[in-house]
Order: sequence, then C-alpha cells, then structure tokens
Amino acid sequence: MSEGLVLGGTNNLFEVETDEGSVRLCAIKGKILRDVEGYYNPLAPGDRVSFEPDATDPGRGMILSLVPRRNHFVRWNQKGKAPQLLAANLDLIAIVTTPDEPPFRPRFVDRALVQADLEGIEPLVLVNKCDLEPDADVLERLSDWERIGYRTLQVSARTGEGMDSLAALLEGKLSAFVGQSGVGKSSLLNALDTRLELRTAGLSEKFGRGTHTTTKGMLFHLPPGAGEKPASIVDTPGVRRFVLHGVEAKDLALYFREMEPLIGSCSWGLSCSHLHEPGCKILEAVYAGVIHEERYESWQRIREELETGRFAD
Ligand SMILES: Nc1nc2c(ncn2[C@@H]2O[C@H](COP(=O)(O)OP(=O)(O)O)[C@@H](O)[C@H]2O)c(=O)[nH]1
Ligand SMILES: [Mg+2]
Ligand SMILES: [Zn+2]
Repeated sequence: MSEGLVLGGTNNLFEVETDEGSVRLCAIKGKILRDVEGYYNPLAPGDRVSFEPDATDPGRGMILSLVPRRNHFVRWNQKGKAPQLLAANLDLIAIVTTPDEPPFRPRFVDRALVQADLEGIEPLVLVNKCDLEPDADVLERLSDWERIGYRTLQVSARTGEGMDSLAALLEGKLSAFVGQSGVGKSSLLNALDTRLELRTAGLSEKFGRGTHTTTKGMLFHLPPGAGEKPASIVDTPGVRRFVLHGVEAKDLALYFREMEPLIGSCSWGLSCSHLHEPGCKILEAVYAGVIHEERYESWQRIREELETGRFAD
C-alpha cells in the first residue's frame, strides 16, 4: 500500500501521483470513502489517498482510503443539490476576478472570501487583466478589501505585470484558482509555466471548439525558479455563481471580517438582525463609512439567499 496525491479525475477514476512522481489512474475500491458520502464528488485535487498499485499495470491502481483532510474548499452545486469539493488541503485560495471581460463581480469575490474564511484558508483577491485598466469603482473595492484585512494583487497574464509577485506568493504552497470562466485562470497558469500550454478560451475559439475549456479541476506542479520552492496550483472549473455551503444566515456576519468585531455589541445584543434595529453597531458602522456600503449589501444579499435557499443574481 502506498500514499499518493490526487491530481484530478471524474466519474470515480482519479489521477493519483505517487511519491516517486509517477501518475496512476485509480478507481475507488468498494465503499471505503464513507466520510465523503453526501458530496457531489468523493475526491478533489489536493486530496491524499492510500492506494494499492496494480500488480501488473504500472499505470493503474485502486484507492483504498482517504487521508484526513486539513481543509477543503467547497461550493454548493445547485444542479447536483450537494456540496461540490473544488480542492483539498490548501494553503491559499486565489479568487480570480477581472476589471472587465467578463465584468467585475465583487459579490462573487465576497462570497468566495466567506467560504475561504469558513475553512480557515488564506484568501487572495487576484485581479487579472489589469492591462484593461481597472476603473475607480474597482480600485475602491480593492482598497476596501485591503483595509479590512484581505490581500489583493493586480496582475496581467497577457503583459506579465505583477506575475513575479504572484509567483512569490504561490511559492512553496498548494493553492487553488477559483473564479468565473473567462477570468483567465488557465492563462495565468500558462504564464507561470510556459510548458503547460493549457487550453484557454481564446485558443479554443480559434480552433472552433466552442467557448469552453476547463470542466474539471486539475492540480499542476510549477517548476521552482532559481533557489525557490515549487508551487502547486489547482485550476478549478469555472463557476458561474458561487453559492456558499456550511454557514447559516444568522452566522454570516462572523465571516465578514469588518463586521465580526462588532457582533454582540448592538443594543439588542446577539439577537440583533443588523437589518433595522435601533442601536445596531453594524448599521452605525455602515452609516459612518466604517463598513463599505457594498459590503453591507453583499452581506444582506448572501444572508437572504441562505435564509430562503433562493439564489437569484
Ligand atoms: N486582456 C487580457 N486578456 C486575458 C488576460 N488573461 C487571459 N485573457 C484572455 O481571457 C480569455 C479567457 O482566458 P482563460 O485562461 O481561458 O480563462 P479561464 O476560463 O478562467 O481559464 C482568453 O481569451 C484569454 O486570452 C489578461 O491578462 N489580459
Ligand atoms: Mg480555464
Ligand atoms: Zn446589529
């Protein structure tokens, strides 16, 4: 029996990297992965598993069990009506967004920030396509995220701007890129490692393969630069909408970093809904500009979604 790292896979067939660096295609043996029941997918890139190498085929094996996860990054899959694992055992989640093409979606970022904090994984707001020149609204939201304690970085996979800083942030870590399709996740990976040659939307259009691209997550190891430690990155499938999993409406403010310290100090104490009560410290902070109005709106929208189970956008 050996231990290995899940790089990717679908339909119960997973690519498992052995500690010697070879890759085996492995099916899950029996119903051994009981602790992952109820999920849309049993394993995700970044998972460690124990497996039995096939005695005759060096390219095959059987997954026997899952090594307990340090953390996992999930989103609610509406179609499958189950939580979907995007990646496991992460050090960093890069939430990829753009100033334009597709349009800036701060609410997507706010949702993913909550999910990252829920799992205790360090998030990074990564703005790609900064060659498209972020306008004042985008810059204002970026500086607000910085102010309340989230790290942000502007890069361009196209021009290379900021890519050295990104490489430095990723060094020695297992990270995941999450974001809507088209924000440039695959392009960023290609820019970080020119040998990858991942398919990007532009390329697939050129070859007439339709507009889309990454449908399943995959873990890549990037080569170390001079004297650097290697970085590993999970390219996750593009998600149109990020629906939270694992938090209740009443607890949501705990995961808005600028709201959390105020919880309990409202006149109505912990029973305050922060929606209309007099003496609500959160509402006072919104009026005083200490909580950005758009962050408060995000909180209200997400809270309502969690309460009603309806996810309009
Ligand atoms: N202007 C600009 N376009 C980019 C940049 N990075 C990626 N793109 C384009 O954005 C489109 C989507 O990129 P892709 O990597 O497939 O996005 P993904 O769906 O997130 O993997 C492609 O046409 C890329 O050429 C960038 O930094 N600047
Ligand atoms: Mg892609
Ligand atoms: Zn309140």
